[in-house]
Amino acid sequence: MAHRWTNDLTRADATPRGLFLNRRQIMAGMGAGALGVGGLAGRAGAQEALEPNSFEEITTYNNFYEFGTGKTDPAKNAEALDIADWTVTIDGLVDNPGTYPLAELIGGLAVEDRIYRLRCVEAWSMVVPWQGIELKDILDRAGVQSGARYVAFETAVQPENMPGLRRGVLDFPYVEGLRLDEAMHPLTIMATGLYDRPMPKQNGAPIRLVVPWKYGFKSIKSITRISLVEQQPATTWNDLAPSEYGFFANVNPNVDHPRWSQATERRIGGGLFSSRQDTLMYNGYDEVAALYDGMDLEAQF
Ligand SMILES: Nc1nc2c(c(=O)[nH]1)N[C@H]1C(S)=C(S)[C@@H](COP(=O)(O)O)O[C@H]1N2
Ligand SMILES: [Mo]
Repeated sequence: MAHRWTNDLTRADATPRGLFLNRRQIMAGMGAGALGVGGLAGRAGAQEALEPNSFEEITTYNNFYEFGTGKTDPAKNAEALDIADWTVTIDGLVDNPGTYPLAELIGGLAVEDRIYRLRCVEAWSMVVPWQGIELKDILDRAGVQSGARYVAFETAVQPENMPGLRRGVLDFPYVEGLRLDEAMHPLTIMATGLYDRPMPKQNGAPIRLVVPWKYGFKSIKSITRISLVEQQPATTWNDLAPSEYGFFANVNPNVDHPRWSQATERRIGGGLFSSRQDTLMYNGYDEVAALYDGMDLEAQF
């Protein structure tokens, strides 16, 4: 099949307007918090207008270690990422395992605007206007079987195109994971674009995870595999330094990184005189708190 890159689809193509609005109303009725202009902003939207960072800021200050460890390396090097004929393999405990062209994976599913805060574990943050599909919609289509308890994700490996692979800073492929209830939460999206443009390569083209209440390293880029599994999967940063980076990695101003405070953050693009701002529990997305009822957040950070 000669498939075009699915990001060519506009939201109007992907979702009849009536259905689109209806979905929004359903989400508003869920008590998910403030529905800001352009999307679901969560509780944070009630505390400050979520003013997105500029396209320039979002695409020139990145973490994507496959393309280098410097913040400007991905913008310089990620153009080499080959996103033609992208496929995503879905395997493990699903009714419909397979290797799907991207267009097949997400075709027909509702593409939504979500203006989300992004809080890196390194204590900087930005606000990004994403376009994406709820991960739940993709998993429902795959048919999650009853034994599945976690979702594991894997980034593409393109040795020729990824200079960061040769440095061996991390173990590649970059891998991440979520508990199934986190994966099914309506805030969790698979983003395919930002600022109404196809996902820039440095931000994880053609499709990447965005989990706004967790530290940025959970939001794995350029995904080629999604596995439904029974056991908690290995995750890259947790494997590297388990005392510094937890599996859950929920944004929490009360649990410091061993080497720095997580109480405040530096907003990228805030200007020379902008002061640090307070970091919010769950990055302001309080509606996820129920997922962690009864958990010791100091122990399971
Ligand atoms: N494959 C892969 N995904 C990744 C990373 C990475 O190095 N490799 N970095 C993570 C980190 S630490 C952050 S903060 C976010 C940054 O996303 P952005 O560059 O789009 O802002 O991507 C995450 N996803
Ligand atoms: Mo990060």
